[in-house]
Amino acid sequence: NKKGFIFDLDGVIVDTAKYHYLAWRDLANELGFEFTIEQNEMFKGVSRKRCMEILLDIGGIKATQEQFDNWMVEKNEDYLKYIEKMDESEILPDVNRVLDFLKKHNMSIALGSASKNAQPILEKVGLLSYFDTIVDGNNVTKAKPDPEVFLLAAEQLGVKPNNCVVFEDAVAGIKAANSAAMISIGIGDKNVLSEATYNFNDFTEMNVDFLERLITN
Ligand code: B16
Ligand code: MG
Repeated sequence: NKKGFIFDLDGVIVDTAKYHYLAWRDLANELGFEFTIEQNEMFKGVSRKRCMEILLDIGGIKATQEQFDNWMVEKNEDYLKYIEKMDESEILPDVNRVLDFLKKHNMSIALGSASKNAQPILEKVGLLSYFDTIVDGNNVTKAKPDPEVFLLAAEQLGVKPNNCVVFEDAVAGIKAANSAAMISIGIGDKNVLSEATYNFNDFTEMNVDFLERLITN
């Protein structure tokens, strides 16, 4: 039984949430209100469009369609400036070890991210070659918690959904993996990601025994 391993990007492979935060904060400030790091929690795993809607709600701002679209472009251009200098030093701890383990055992590996900037980020941090396929915000129409992104990744890997394992840091992502009948692994706060099949604070806690069980079961 062929197995597939699907990684979320932001919050699992790299901590781009901090750059998303800075770009949304810049926009909020320009529009005349504050945007806190706590409020940024709601933005994790959520599509750019949905983030924009939430931001305008926070600021109590009513936008025309044109303003809405322009501000989304502006946020992304600002974000791209923040991530311009990203390199392999921003890969989260032990991500390389887990990817190397899976590669060594000839496992199929996919990216399943909501981000439209996924591919350039993987290139910058030098991890692109690990991935057999990339499914991201450019390929899907329905955002997490809809399982579309992970089902498409499984299909492209040629692996049955129930033979797939998903690594996720967002509640919406865990829900998406569960409704795709995949094994979900929460990376982050166990209390927040309580619906996950397994929980780890980060990859440093994931030992070889666990990885071996994942690839054989
Ligand atoms: P972009 P993930 C998500 O990535 C982020 O967690 C979320 O904060 C962001 O709004 C979304 O990507 C869209 O990103 O603006 O770059 O298209 O966690 O699903 O990898
Ligand atoms: Mg994420």
